[in-house]
Formats: sequence, C-alpha cells, structure tokens
Amino acid sequence: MYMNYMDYVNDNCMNMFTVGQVTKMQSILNTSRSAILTSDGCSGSNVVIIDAQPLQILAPTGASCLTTFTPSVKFRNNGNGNITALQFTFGTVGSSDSLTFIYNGTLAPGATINLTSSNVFTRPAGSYTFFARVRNVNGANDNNLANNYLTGPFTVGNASTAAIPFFDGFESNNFPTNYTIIPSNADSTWKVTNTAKKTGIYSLFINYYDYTVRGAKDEFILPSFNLSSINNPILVFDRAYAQYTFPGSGTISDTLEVWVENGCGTGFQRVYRKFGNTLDTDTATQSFFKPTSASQWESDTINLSAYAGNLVNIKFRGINRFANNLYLENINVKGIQQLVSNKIL
Ligand SMILES: [Ca+2]
Ligand SMILES: [Ca+2]
Repeated sequence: MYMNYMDYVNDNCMNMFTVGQVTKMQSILNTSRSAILTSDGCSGSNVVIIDAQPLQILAPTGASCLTTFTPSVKFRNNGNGNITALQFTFGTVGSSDSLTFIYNGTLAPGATINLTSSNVFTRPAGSYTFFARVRNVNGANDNNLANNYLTGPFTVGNASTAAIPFFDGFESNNFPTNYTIIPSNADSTWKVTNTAKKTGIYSLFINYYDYTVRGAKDEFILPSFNLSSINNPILVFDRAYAQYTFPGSGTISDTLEVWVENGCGTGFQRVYRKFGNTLDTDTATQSFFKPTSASQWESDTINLSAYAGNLVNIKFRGINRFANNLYLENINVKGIQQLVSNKIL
C-alpha cells in the first residue's frame, strides 16, 4: 500500500491514511491534544505582543541656556498586552554617561505615558542629539525591536559665552562688542569715559546730571556666562555715585539695578537695587559729580549661587531721576571657594 503516508516510500503518490491511523489521530485530538479543537491560534488574536515605543522626546528639546536637564519622554504601548515594567536608557549620542530609567506602573495596550526621569544630566554649551532606547519590557526583550530607539536634537546656549573669571575695567576704551546696550533713547546712555576711574584710566558712566526723561531706563547686558565651570559664582563691581541736593530741600537719587536671567529667554529677575543712601558713595552735591579718588568708590558683591551650573545673562539697569552721575568699574564674574552662613569669605 504505497499510497499510505506511513509507507515512507519515496513517492509523490502518497495520499491517504489507513482507517486505523485515522482512528488513532482522532483519538489523540479528542484526548491529550483536545485544546487544538478550540484554539484560535491561527487567527493570531491571542498571541501576546509586547511592544513599547518611545514616541516623543518632551525634554530636552530646542535651545536652552540651562546646562542641566531632566529628560522626559512619551512612550506608547504598541502591543496587545499590559506593560508592567519598562526599562529604558537615555543620554546624548556619543557620550558614555547614559542613565537608566525604570517604570513599574501598568500601561494598557494603546495607552501612552510621559515618563520624566528622576535623574538629571548636564552638558556644557554645544549641540547634541538626545536619545531614548527601550532596554527591556516586562523583564525581557520586547517583541518589536525596530521602534525602540528615538533621537532628537537640542542645543545648550544660544550665545557665545565669555570666559570665567571675567573682568572688565573698561581699559579698552570701548564698550566691548560682546555687550548688548539697550538705551532708553531718551538721552545719553551708558558709555566709556576717561574722566573718572577707580583703576587704570577708564570707567563706565551715565550722565544723570543732564538727563531729560524721568524714569527712563538705560541697560547693558554682559556677555553670557556658563557658570558650570566654577563654584559659588559671584558678581563683583565698583560703583561711584553722589545724589543731587537742592539747597535746603533734601536730596534726590537715581537708581541702579542688576538683573539676572537664568537661561536663554526665561526672563530677567532683579537681584540688586540701590538708590539714595544705599547707592551713594560720596556726599550729595549740586555740582556735576565726578569721582577723583579711589576712596569715592565702593564695591558690591552679588551672590549668584542660585544660578550655579547654568548659563546666565547679567543686565545692569540705570533709572533716571534727574539726580547725579553714576559710574561703574571693574565688573568681575568669578567663583569663590566657599560660602559660610550666606556670607562670602
Ligand atoms: Ca518596541
Ligand atoms: Ca578702569
């Protein structure tokens, strides 16, 4: 009976089973392999597919002056089974200090979740490619490795930064080109002068003795600084100022402020404001004030530790009140060794 499959003959004509073989197969199907009778395995509907996908990088993206990042990535469960454990790594392409994030919640099929790392990483100014990579899902490789890797560009800093320690005594006899002057357009604004100095020949000056618009604000912004390279950053500068006095009717004062922006485009916050007796360094006068000795200058120190590690922009602002001349000198951004009880040693 060469047509019998179980004849094992090398013949293309095998096309039947014996009656006994059929009986045996049906018996097995009805007993030890009975699950096959009700399985819908061929339709694929009960094949569990575990598939996590990084869908979108929420942070870091775009341009930032901040050098410290808290990564946040949107994931989707592309499979048909719950995700109960998701491990992924993140970092920047080409760097070895990638970090691992583990999610232990439950993400249902089709659902998305924004996962924000509790670990941060830092990068100095430059351009980078952030990546997020699925490592394993529910304790094993996920079933679709092709969608496990997502990248996106971001940059740190949108301006060139000045070297630290930074010092400017204005001895170049010019407003440095990496400063930004924001004049009020009401009158003369900040300029370099050789008529007064604390050290050298030159200082910075605004003529509030002859100034016409009350409340006008004249500003200049120092070049950007990356404070990640120093500990306990401070801003130090010298100022010279005298109030204007009317005979017998008291004094009037202009105002000096310093503002700091923690990162590009985040907005400046005021960290210093002086006027009147806190601003002046010499006796009020009805004359055009011009310091002629170093003793007519005072030094200010502003603690920038709240901005440590980040890129910052520092802005000086003068506000006119028709009083008297204001001079600045020896602007210095640097780090110091330690702070004790918030006092600078
Ligand atoms: Ca996947
Ligand atoms: Ca000088």
